[in-house]
Amino acid sequence: MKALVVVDPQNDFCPGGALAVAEGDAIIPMINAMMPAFDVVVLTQDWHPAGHSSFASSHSADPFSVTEMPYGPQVLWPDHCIIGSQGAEFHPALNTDAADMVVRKGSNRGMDSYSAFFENDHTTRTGLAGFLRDRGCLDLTMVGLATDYCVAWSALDGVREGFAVEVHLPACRAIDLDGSLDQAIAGMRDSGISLNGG
Ligand code: VGL
Ligand code: ZN
Repeated sequence: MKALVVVDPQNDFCPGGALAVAEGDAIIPMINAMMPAFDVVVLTQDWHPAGHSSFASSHSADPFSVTEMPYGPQVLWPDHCIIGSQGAEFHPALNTDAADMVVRKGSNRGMDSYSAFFENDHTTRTGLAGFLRDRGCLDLTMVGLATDYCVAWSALDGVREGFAVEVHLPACRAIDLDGSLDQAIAGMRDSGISLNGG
């Protein structure tokens, strides 16, 4: 059985959003078209309380600067994907009816959660691995936003959890901060993730 994991296809990561990724909206029709080929479709949703520790505004710091957190370095982002806001909603063109499961992540105020499987301490689970195993899905295809943060962290945790992971690059877009995209691509390749259509 195979699952499509659609990472953070939300308004705030699309043009006009608080943490806009260039052409973030261009992937939505491609993702809708991919959905019918999968047994299970999972959507993830970045879902932060106001004042979240990943926000630069919570540290009086500049957006895109880096701080040290107990679990490692943390990029400080503009306020984004605030629980209940329009920016946190899925892109309106996304076929959300096709979703079997929605994983919300990042709602722990003190810790970011890029990965669909774990918070950034790599310890606190979201429940996604158990869900996929219960459904007999061991083959995962990942798409979404952003290639170099939430997609890459999800893909890397997926292989660590024993899934076969493919990232379909045409249906991903990157933030690309200080070489983060090249680094993420190299890391995924080294971990045995298959990178398609890049
Ligand atoms: C993401 C930065 C902050 C992502 C989420 O979805 O890649 N990036 N929160
Ligand atoms: Zn976030």
